[in-house]
Amino acid sequence: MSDVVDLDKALLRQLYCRMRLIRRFEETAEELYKRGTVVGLLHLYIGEEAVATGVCLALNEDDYITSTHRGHGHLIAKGGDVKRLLAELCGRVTGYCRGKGGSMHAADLRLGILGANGIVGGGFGIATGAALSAKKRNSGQVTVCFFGDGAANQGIFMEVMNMAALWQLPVVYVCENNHFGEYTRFDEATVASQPIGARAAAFGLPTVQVDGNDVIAVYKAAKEAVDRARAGGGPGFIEARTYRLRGHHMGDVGFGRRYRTKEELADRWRQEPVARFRAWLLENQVFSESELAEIEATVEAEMQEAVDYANGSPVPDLTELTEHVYA
Ligand SMILES: Cc1ncc(C[n+]2csc(CCOP(=O)(O)OP(=O)(O)O)c2C)c(N)n1
Repeated sequence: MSDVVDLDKALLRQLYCRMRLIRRFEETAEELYKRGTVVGLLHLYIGEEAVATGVCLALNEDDYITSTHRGHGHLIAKGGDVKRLLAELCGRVTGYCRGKGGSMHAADLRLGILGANGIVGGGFGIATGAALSAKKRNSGQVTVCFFGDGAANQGIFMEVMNMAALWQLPVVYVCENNHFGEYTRFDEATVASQPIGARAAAFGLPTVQVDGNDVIAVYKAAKEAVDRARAGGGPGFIEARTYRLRGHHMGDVGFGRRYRTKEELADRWRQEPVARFRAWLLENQVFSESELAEIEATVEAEMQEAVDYANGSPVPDLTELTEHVYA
């Protein structure tokens, strides 16, 4: 990480706070899943917190994001409500989708969060359409499209980059390269001799590859791309190189011991983004140990409030079984 502190202290505090909240949310969801309180599929974002956080804090409140099946971090980083998200995971009526959508369908339109998505690559069209709408309305809003390295191999990725480049849309495509697509390693599914950004560069998009476990590097790369898009400079592409520290989902027992070694996982834990940023904040004397402890206590209190809220909320009444659902 950079040894220069050139960001505002309030922003650095917010970056740490959001990353820590995402980590604690995911750990809590994992725990509640094991107890049977969280229902449905659960894809954890542990290890990737710096990407959502760095990118979303470079956005305005009315900017848009599209998310993925691994989407809790995106929603929380954009300012979404952890109480309603946890309640949704627990199938409670106070959740984002009245407890009927689960982990992969939360959206918060007031905050420009256009929704998680169980369809890999499902955000590409939505994000590009939102950017087209913003451009037509001259609203000054920028859209960020989060997607995985696996999703980069979906054909629609090429279609939207062509459109975005042709119409100079205010959209930033953020590829979260966490090195796996389900149980397959990145280089077994994707030509790894070329950066994924080479595909975007072929359409003329400015591209950048960034250490996705370095929240400051992510923030700066995102800020540059977002500012350029907002100023009329067209779409951008960021590949954030990170690592998925948990299994593909909760059913992937042993955190992927069939497709990676214990040593690889241990080595990646040593580079994990939350502890790394914490150490950086201390080393650079941005915050003292007691100031960090105070931030962490605030996060714990917010998580506890979310757990109480979810536990204290009822499941939807049987009479609304067929309401608010499309199929
Ligand atoms: C269109 C489609 N194809 C396949 C799947 C099954 N599937 C779910 S997650 C996943 C892997 C996605 O990998 P990546 O985009 O890298 O995201 P990550 O899980 O690593 O965050 C696949 C193939 C799906 N949900 N949708």
